[in-house]
Amino acid sequence: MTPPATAPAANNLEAFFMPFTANRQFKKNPRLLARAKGVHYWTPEGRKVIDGTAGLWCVNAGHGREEIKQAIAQQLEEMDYAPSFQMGHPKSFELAARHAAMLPGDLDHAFYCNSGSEAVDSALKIALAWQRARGQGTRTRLIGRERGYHGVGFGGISVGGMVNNRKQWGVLLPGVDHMPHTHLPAKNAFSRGLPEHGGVELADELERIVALHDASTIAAVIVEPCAGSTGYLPPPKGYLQRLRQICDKHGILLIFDEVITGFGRLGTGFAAEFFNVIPDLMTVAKGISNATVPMGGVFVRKHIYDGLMNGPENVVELFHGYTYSAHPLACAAASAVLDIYKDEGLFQRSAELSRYWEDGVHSLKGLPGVTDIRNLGLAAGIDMEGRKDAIGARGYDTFVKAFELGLMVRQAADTIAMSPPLVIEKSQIDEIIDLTGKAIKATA
Ligand code: PXG
Repeated sequence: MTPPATAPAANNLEAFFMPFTANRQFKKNPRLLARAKGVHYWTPEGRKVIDGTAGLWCVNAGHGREEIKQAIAQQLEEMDYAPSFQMGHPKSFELAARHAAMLPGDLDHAFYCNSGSEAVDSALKIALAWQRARGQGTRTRLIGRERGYHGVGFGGISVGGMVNNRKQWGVLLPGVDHMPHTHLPAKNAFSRGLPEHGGVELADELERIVALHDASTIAAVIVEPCAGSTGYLPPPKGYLQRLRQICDKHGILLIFDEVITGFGRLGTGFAAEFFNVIPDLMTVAKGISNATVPMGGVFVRKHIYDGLMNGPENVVELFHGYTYSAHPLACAAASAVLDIYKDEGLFQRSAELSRYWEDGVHSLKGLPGVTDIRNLGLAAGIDMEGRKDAIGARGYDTFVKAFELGLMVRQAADTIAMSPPLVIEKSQIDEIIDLTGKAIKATA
């Protein structure tokens, strides 16, 4: 008798429609991960793989943290779920107060959701609502940047600037414009840390956009302080400072998408601290919960929150939220992660290791076809010359080769991106660099 369709064989990969994956190619030659601890994964066959990417830039405190596990288990025991609409539970308020206390400047309120994509769409909506609440309802335009990644909601892909994430979906949100990206390899290739050239000129492109549309039509500008998904592009010196000035001059809100840079990646709690530029809104996810329970958030400055607290007190101020906003398990996890970050000084550790990391990644200069290497904090991007008429083929082969050699990296076209957990040891950095070099050589 044929077994019922509800009980697929364990090795049947067909039913799962995988995200951001070449499904057919993958299912012919799958790469599976079955266990994780510290800075390592193990495949189902027991092969050890060093995690050069903290999962997807998210497991900042390393895998399998006992303290987080216990906090989640205890919360599950006490209360599995409680709504956050017209109700509350203590851990959400406690977590928001802890986040507010660690945020730079007067970023002091937290809106919670479940992912970076939701955080971005929430931030864009808060920006629009705030402009309207202050009587500037004509400010409906949103400005993003080429090569930006802001998740996969319609708001996020509209302000995002990666063509493959946009072209399948038609016209997207109307009234969106984009600043140019900040990658200038002719001038800045192999920069260590922040690139020297182009910061002010590139930010001044925002003035050009304001001149085209008029400030009275623009609600907000959103950028990743350091672009991640597109292959890691640290901003040229002075760029973010200049954007802040231009936004202030024109009454435009500045949103930093810190989904990748938040929670220690640059050696500070947030990129806003690293650059000493305070955005009006900040989006986070990933490291907020060490990726144990999905969570995202929008941190807002006092004047944004206060600006929305108008009208009669019995009226909902923001008609927006998710069933799982401030989910108790996510709050418990996020709170436990904050303890780990603090007790183990992981942001400081990230800062201290970043110089060693920088030397390591730049030692790969000179390998066959390597055209640029970029780094900031505990992350890096390595560009390789692509194969003729096959964009991304070399990048993919390098990613697969690295995995075979026992290293997990990320690939974007012909760029390899790396962002190890902040608990990484120097000897493990050496191993990551060694294996990356081998993978690059093998695919030349
Ligand atoms: N903003 C930024 C800056 C991100 O990096 C998101 C928003 C969306 O987050 P969610 O949680 O909805 O996925 C991200 C996500 C990669 C890679 O390969 C990066 C992300 C996700 C998956 C892969 O670099 N970043």
